Amino acid sequence: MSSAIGPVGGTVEANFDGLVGPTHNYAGLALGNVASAKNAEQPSDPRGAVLQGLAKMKALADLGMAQGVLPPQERPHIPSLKRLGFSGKDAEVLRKAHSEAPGLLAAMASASSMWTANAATVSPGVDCADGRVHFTPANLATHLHRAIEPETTARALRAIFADERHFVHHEALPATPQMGDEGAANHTRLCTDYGAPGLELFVYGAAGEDRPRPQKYPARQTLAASEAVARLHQLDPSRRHFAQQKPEVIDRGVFHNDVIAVGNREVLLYHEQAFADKQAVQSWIRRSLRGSGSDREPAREPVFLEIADSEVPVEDAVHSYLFNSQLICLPDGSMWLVAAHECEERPKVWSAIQRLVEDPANPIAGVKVFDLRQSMRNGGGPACLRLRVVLDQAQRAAVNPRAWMDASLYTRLSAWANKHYRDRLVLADLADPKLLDESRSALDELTQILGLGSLYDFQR
Ligand code: SUG
Repeated sequence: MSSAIGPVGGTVEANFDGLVGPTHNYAGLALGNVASAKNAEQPSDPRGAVLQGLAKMKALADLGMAQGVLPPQERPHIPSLKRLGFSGKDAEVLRKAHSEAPGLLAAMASASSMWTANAATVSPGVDCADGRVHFTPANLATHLHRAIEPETTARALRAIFADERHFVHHEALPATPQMGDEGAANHTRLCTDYGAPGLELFVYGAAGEDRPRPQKYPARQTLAASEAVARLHQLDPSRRHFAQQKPEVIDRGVFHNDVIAVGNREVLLYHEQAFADKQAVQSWIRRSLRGSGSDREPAREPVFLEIADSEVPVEDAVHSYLFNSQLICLPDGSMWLVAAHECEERPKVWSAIQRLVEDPANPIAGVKVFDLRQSMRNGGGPACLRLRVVLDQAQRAAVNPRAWMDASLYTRLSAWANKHYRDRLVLADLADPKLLDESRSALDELTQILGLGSLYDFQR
């Protein structure tokens, strides 16, 4: 069932996908992420990975979606290795790190910035008191390999969303366990239309020592961090809500809320085990999401699509990343699920998707399936690879124009990837100085293609 109502004021929800970096590898770095642990030390295919991501971006752009690109980061990260005491020329730094602390070298060589759902939390201007789009880069404090991302992420976001009349960039929160912040992976926005004021749902894993928390794996997002982001973004207190993720499911591999729930427009698709108190989430949304029925605020009712454990057990959700599908609205207002191939391979998951698509009581019109296996093997599905940014027409026009995906950028980036990326990488290769040179050449050319100026110079 599709909606006849067009977007309010030409406002769109753009997706900015992370380009996979040249050092994409499987190092088993992410505690609590079962795919990362399972595939540790397997050979990777960085070229295949970046091309898979580009194919998804191109397909969504071809469907009329506003699709942007965020750049990868320079890895191995020599400044961080030097900060940890490995001195000398770059080749020497790599050699020493490899022989003395290969785990540290792997952490400093991860291409994890590709999962841009963790790059930042973004609030649309219409939700923020000053009418501007607010960005807070995530500190990613829980894991060393990710905690080195925010500085470059902040620079990349400022380079792409530069116009201060439209965009506000906050600093990442202090990187302490109390303030662990993983960005948009634990943030969902519901609305009657992208251009209408929305409801922002922040999901956290822990809220202090005296409150229930996972026992086995880290709770990466804290309540204190979510509250700070909501304050920074000047959100109306009646239009944001903080909900705890069920601690038990974090211990079963649900390391972010976007592994067990996804929202879009008026729809919340979630597993019955997603929230510690799902009734509280539902009643807040029911109370607060109500369009006036005007052109600016279509009168859409919230749609709760709950998947029972008996239909899709948590383990199937984690292995298929069903809830890490993107839920998108095409320009005609129809809603689609963008799922990973792994969903087709799990019969229970695929049946649940068929049921959702066939049920006329919800707005999901169909499913589009993508091969993202290289990313999936590290626990990154379709929704992990993208950062959502709601933009009205003026804000959209203010975005660095070279970051938008279209046929010509796709052709250029595919050629760029084929020229610079290896098709096989194992952990020992991370110490190869030639890999660092290749990565630097690739990124230098990329800054030209995307018009990012001297994005990487500050760290060389
Ligand atoms: O932080 N994997 C990432 C996957 C992030 C997925 N993002 C969202 N769900 N939004 C992580 O766990 C694995 C790297 C390695 O093991 O080589 C890794 O960092």
